[in-house]
Amino acid sequence: MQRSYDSQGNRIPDWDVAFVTSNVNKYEEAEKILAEFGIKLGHWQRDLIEIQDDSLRKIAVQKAQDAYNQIEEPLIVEDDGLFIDSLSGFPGPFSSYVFKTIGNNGILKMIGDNRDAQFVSIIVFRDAHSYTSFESSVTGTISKNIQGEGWGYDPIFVPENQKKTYAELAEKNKLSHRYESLKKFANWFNNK
Ligand code: ITT
Repeated sequence: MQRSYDSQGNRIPDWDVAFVTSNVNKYEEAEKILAEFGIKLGHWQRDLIEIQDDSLRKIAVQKAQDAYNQIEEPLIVEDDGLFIDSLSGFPGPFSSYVFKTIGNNGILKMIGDNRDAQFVSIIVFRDAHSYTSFESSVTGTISKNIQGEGWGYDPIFVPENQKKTYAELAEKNKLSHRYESLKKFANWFNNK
C-alpha cells in the first residue's frame, strides 16, 4: 500500500478511514458507497479472527479489535450474514464458512418451501478510544436457481420488491444491506 509522509517523517493518511477486510468485493462496493458521502476509504487486505458466536455484532466487534491490533489506525470492519427462514436462520453467522464449503448450490439443495431470507450487515468503527457499530438488513428471497455471475451469495439473493438477484441488478450497490449500514456509519462519521 502506498504511504505518504510529511517533511518531519510523520505519516499523512491517504484516506479518511481504512476498511480492513480479506474480501476485495466488499471493499470495492464500500469504497463507492462512502465516496457518495464524501468519505475516502482505504483498504488493508487482512484475514481477521472470526470467533464462533450466534451474534454477528460480537463477531464484528472482535474482528475490529483484531484489526486495530494489526494496523493501529481508525478503521471499519464488516460482518455479514445471510439468514434463511426455512433453515432457522442458517447460515447466519456461519455464512463465510458455508459459502466456502457447500456454496450456493448447497444452499439451494437444503432450502425448504419458504424461501424468505434476510441479508444483514454490521459495520464496526474502531479507533484508539472506542468502537461504534451500525447495523442494517435487507429482506428478500432465495432464487430457485443460480442467476447471474456476482460474487458470494449475489447469484441467489433477490431483494424485496425486485425480480432479479443481486448479481443481476445493476443497482445492487444502491439497495444492498451494505449500503444501508454504511449510510448510517457515514452520517455518524461526518458529524463526529
Ligand atoms: P472479511 O471477514 O475478511 O471482511 P468475508 O468474506 O469473510 O470477509 P463476511 O464474513 O462478512 O466476509 O461474509 C460472510 C459471507 O457472506 C461471505 O461468504 C461473503 O462472501 C458473503 N457476502 C457478504 N456480503 C455479500 C454481498 O453483498 N453479496 C454476496 N455475498 C456476500
